[in-house]
Amino acid sequence: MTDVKTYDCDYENKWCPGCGNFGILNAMKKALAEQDLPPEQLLIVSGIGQAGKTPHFLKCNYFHGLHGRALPVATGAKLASHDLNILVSMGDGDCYGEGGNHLLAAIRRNIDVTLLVHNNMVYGLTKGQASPTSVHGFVTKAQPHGVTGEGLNPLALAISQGAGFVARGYNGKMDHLSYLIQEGMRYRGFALIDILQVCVSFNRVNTTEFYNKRVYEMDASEYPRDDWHQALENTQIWGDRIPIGIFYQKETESFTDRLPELKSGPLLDRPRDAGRVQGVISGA
Ligand SMILES: Cc1ncc(C[n+]2csc(CCOP(=O)(O)OP(=O)(O)O)c2C)c(N)n1
Ligand code: SF4
Repeated sequence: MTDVKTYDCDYENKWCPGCGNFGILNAMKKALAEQDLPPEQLLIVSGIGQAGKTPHFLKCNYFHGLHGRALPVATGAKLASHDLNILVSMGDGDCYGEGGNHLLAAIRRNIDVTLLVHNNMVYGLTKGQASPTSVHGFVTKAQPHGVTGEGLNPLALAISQGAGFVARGYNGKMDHLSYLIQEGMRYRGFALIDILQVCVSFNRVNTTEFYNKRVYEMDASEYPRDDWHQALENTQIWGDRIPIGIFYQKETESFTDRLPELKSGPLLDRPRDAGRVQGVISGA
């Protein structure tokens, strides 16, 4: 196994002490080390927010793009270099709010990337407004009477729309999260891992104590992964008990596997004729 220190990076980190993102970052490093994946063979694409900063703190290739737009960038990178390992790090606001339509497109296309959503159920970077996953009644400075709508269920959304790998992790279960990340990366197709992430500064409801009391690991014999209806039903379990693990997994053909144009190798390795590109641009 590669030394986890291989992925260390000395960029200054200003996440709040106790932020759940630290657990996610450590789980990512562990997952990469256990797969012996050299930093140069990894691309992390992120959007804007505290979660979006994750690749700054990990040695890898990274692209830190616009709010909500990480998935289109990851799609482009996958098409250009389809043997590249791609992780996408986004917050719940970034992914399910601003980037919601891109999530639907990535599921439909079945782009072979692993999406990690750091779901703290709040907008962290902009200091605590409600996000799409904030629960009904959640009080913030911007929503002093509580959120009127219902929180989005990302797992149910992804399964209902045909995603082939859908899982939930928790920042407080680092080894389990590392296992989920590795399974997601091994999966050929779009993998969503929604991660329960504690925000010590702006979410005083879904705290470490809250999760530690409720979170349990699903046993595959009790929660079969290949039963679509059962998996969808399992996404409704939320309350005194909160399950984590792989909710649904099926074999699929990824977008890049389906394209005959990519059979002869990554686009990046093909000869490029700048003149032809110029011709397309100028309409000649
Ligand atoms: C187009 C656009 N709209 C709004 C913002 C302001 N903004 C920056 S981060 C953010 C929310 C981040 O919340 P989330 O994605 O949940 O990530 P977290 O900071 O909690 O990790 C917003 C609204 C922006 N940068 N760009
Ligand atoms: S505001 Fe919340 S999400 Fe952002 S660094 Fe602090 S604890 Fe983490």
